[in-house]
Amino acid sequence: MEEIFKGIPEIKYEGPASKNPFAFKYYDADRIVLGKKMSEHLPFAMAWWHNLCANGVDMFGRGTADKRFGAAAEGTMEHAKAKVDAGVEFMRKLGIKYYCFHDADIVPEADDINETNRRLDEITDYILEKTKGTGIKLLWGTANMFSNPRFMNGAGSTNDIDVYCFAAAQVKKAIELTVKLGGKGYVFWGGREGYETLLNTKVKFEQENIANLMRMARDYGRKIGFNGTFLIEPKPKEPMKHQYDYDAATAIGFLKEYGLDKDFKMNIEANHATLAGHTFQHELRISRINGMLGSIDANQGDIMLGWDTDCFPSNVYDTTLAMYEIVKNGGLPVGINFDSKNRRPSNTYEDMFHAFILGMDSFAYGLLKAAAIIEDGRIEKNVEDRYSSFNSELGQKVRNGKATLEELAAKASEMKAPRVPASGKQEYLEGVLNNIILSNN
Ligand code: XUL
Ligand code: CO
Repeated sequence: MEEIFKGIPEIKYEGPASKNPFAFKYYDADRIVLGKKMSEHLPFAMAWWHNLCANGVDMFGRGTADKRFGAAAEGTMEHAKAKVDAGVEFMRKLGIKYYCFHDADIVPEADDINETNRRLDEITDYILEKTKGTGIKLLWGTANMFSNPRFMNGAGSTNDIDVYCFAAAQVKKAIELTVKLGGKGYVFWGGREGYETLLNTKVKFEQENIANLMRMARDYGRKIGFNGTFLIEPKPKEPMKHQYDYDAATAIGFLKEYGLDKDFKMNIEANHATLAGHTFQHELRISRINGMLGSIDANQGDIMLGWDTDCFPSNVYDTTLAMYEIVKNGGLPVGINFDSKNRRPSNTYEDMFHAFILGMDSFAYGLLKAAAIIEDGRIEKNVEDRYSSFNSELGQKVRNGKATLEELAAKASEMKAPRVPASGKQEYLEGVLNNIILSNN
């Protein structure tokens, strides 16, 4: 098998002092952190669509990167196989054990869905053959129900029953492929599940149809032996003006409303969180405290731009606070997918590797610092102290839901006026966080 990424070595850990552009500075797969290997804390995945398909095309211009990987032309089965070859070599060189894909990323779609499905069978056989003995597996699968024009009015939320059948058929096939490739999760990102205008939209009707599609997916998945986690990936807008899975709180409410909360969890994407006006940590926290933190799409937005830029994560404050939530969650049942892409002018094979080295090092650094926050204890102790007044007998009664308004009002009347509340100490805590993040590992 001919090497595709010629001249690029296997990426190894060399430590923070290394100046080697093809070495990890922080990601040290076997290093033990909080009793587990870094590689177990950080089940990294490569997103097929950004890494092997996206060539830098945007609404102002053509692609800038050549992603044919030696195939004569894009959009052929020869190209689909070249992408598998490239993907496996890429993951092997970086020590990445997982990948994620949409059905449409791995084969060119045919005019007839039966032919598309045949191609999907052929390529997944090829993926199995190429990953054999490498330990590389599918993290999660999904169906692309937003690119094809038939989904312009939505998939589960479409107004057209014929389109709804195609959505169901794609979900069915994508779950079968997820099982075939040993995937741990199956994702629903509501690509066009939303509306452009309420003037033509039945919101409840559309939400019920989405829930029914998810229920059918759950039932079929469980029937064919999918024991993994179904995931909703919240996003507030883009491509639709308003998307139904606005944020974690909205998506969790939806799952509870339709009785899907036992089988589904959240796949939280950093850039989607910021689009919703939240921090990444907020979305992770809301998911975690509801027992619904399943997986993450690792990336970051650009603060100067208001859209889903899918930049590779470089902000170690954000990765630290994200890893804090993940560690507190006892890890992720699914994993960490780099739903991130190179900037358009970063158009070489070297850039693809630099992007992943950046992302993996940023999360490794975040993990080390999350562990340091926990071991240091100042921040967590402050949180405990802040609520310590609830340790009183009356406080415990409130916590247990046993108190009444009458007795609390009687207590207030006895006190006459409350004491001055204690400081929230935000600036002190931000200083502690800086101190931890900026200290040596
Ligand atoms: C789009 C997005 C998707 C999902 C999978 O913003 O994040 O790529 O991750 O459909
Ligand atoms: Co995503």
